[in-house]
This record gives sequence, C-alpha cells and structure tokens, in this order.
Amino acid sequence: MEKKRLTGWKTLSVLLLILTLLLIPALSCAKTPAEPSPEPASSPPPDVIIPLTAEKIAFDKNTITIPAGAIVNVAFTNKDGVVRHNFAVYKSSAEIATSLNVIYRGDFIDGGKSINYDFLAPSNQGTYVFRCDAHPRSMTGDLVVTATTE
Ligand SMILES: [Cu+2]
Repeated sequence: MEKKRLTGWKTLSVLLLILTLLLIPALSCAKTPAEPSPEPASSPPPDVIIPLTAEKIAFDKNTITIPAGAIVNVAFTNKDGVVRHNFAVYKSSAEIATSLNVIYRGDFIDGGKSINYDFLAPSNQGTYVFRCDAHPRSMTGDLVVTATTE
C-alpha cells in the first residue's frame, strides 16, 4: 500500500516536471509578439505598386493608372541632388489651390532618398491630378482611376 502511494507521488512529480519543461518554451514564445516586427500587421499589402522617380525637376511618368478603391503604393525615388520633392494627388487641376481638393499629400523627401507613399485610390472613376507641390508646373500628370477589376 505504502509503495503504491509513493509511486503515485513519483508519477505526479514526474508529470509536474514534464509540464514545467513544456511551459518554459511556451512562455518564451508568448514574449515574441512584443518584439518589433519588420512589417506591422496593421498595414495591408498594396493592390498596386507604382514606381516613380523624380530627376531634373521632372517625374519619369506623366500618367499613372490605378483601379478605383485600390490600396496604392507609390515607390518614390528622388534623384535630384539637393532638391526636395513630394507626390500629391488632387481632384482636379482647376481647383488645385483649395485644400478641400486634396486626395493625398505625401511628405517631401531630400535628393538621394526613397519613400513609400501609401494611399487609397478614389472610389470614383475619372482623371485626377498628381504633382510635386514644390514644382507644380513641371512635375505634374494625370492620375487615371479605372473601374475596379473584380
Ligand atoms: Cu518637386
């Protein structure tokens, strides 16, 4: 009887030891989400990626075509030494001066730098305007929004 009870305790302590060994890696796993991840889960992957370069106070594109409502990533590179540029989208060139007209306005970047501009395409089809806010005459083009292809 006594022996049986002892083996019972032995089995229990072995089980406890196994449980502890199993819990240690589980606990260290639980810590990993706190570490910074390279891509935060909050930003969804873009539907379209538009490479865009600025060089000699000009964009390398005068038309950009995107589907309505798409998550757009403009992968922008500024190759102009000391000149800062940005990328902005407006409803139309006629009312470009009014800030109500702004669809997206990206931050300015220095020459030699690159940036990802992420924005949501307008939900209505049509021809919009993109430009660099510092050089609106020479750096501008049509942003054509097409029907969603779904
Ligand atoms: Cu510019």
